[in-house]
Amino acid sequence: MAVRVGVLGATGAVGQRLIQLLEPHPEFEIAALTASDSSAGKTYRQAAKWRVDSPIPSDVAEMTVTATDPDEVPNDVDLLFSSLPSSIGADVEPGFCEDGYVVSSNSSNGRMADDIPLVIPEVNADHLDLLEVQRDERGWDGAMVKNPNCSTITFVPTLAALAEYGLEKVHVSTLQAVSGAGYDGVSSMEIIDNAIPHIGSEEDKLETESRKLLGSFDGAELSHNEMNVSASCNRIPTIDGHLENVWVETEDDLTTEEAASAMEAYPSLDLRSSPDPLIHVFDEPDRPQPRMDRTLGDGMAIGAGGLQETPFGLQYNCLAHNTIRGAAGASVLNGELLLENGLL
Ligand code: 11C
Repeated sequence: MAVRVGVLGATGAVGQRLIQLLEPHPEFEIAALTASDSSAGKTYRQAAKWRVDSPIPSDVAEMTVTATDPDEVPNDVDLLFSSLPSSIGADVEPGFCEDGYVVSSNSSNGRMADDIPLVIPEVNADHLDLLEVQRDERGWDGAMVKNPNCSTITFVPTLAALAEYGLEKVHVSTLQAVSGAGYDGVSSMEIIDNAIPHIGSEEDKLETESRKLLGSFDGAELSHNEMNVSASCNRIPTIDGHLENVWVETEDDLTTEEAASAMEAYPSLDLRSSPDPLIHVFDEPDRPQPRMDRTLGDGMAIGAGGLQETPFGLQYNCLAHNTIRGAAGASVLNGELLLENGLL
């Protein structure tokens, strides 16, 4: 029988992607949708300005949206996917966990907390064991797992593939699509003919989240990876797909051939939303490109290319679909991992 799930923040950009990915899903059945108080009581069709690239699923269109409040969500819902803005998530997500719900959250609040697993299943599924620490420390009946920022998800799997060479220094420069800024970003035509070299706290997120993801958990404590990471983040006028330029200095020598083989061989998982292969390596010098490659693996795979050896280490580009692999799909995948691990 499918697990009953809810979507917190169901009308936003990532909320809509979540509904697209969950309807249908063989393991999850949508049973609750929440949004702001102004949407409460409306049908989903009335409340959402639907903008993703497939029609509103008919089962969802006539569901009634409720306020984002634990008292409004049925008790037999076991898993909540949260795409709430981070300030709202910080306020309300802990209340859901206290009330016994398991939350798979894309919201950036709490990602760096010591007892909250920040997980990309193919990279650090073992960090889910932190949930025992979380239960002891917070006394929640439910639980919270987070996925990282979309730009972090794009480059960290490629680093994980190279980790056996000893990661020392990483420089990453991003070219991020406007959908990362939510619907205001998509509808803002101000960015056409422009590139904006600063995106809020994005650089800090890439630097800190990557070290947490590639850190190790000894059963009691998580040690963050000690590699040095420097990020610069830029917004460009593409709709979907974050492209990133990466330079990696490793302890051991690393040729482009070895790097390409390690990325191609990097294992996927036997979860429904985990693509196989996880990383596609391109030989063409002008790939990956957002418009051509963001839908690799139904939007869940990562493209890499342009590998070359430089005085600053191995250089390459990588790309992922920011609202699928980088956000909604990442949360769904974490939900599948929780289910696989008997945590629902
Ligand atoms: C952007 N990556 O492109 C951001 C959006 O930490 O989940 C996602 C923010 C986050 O603007």
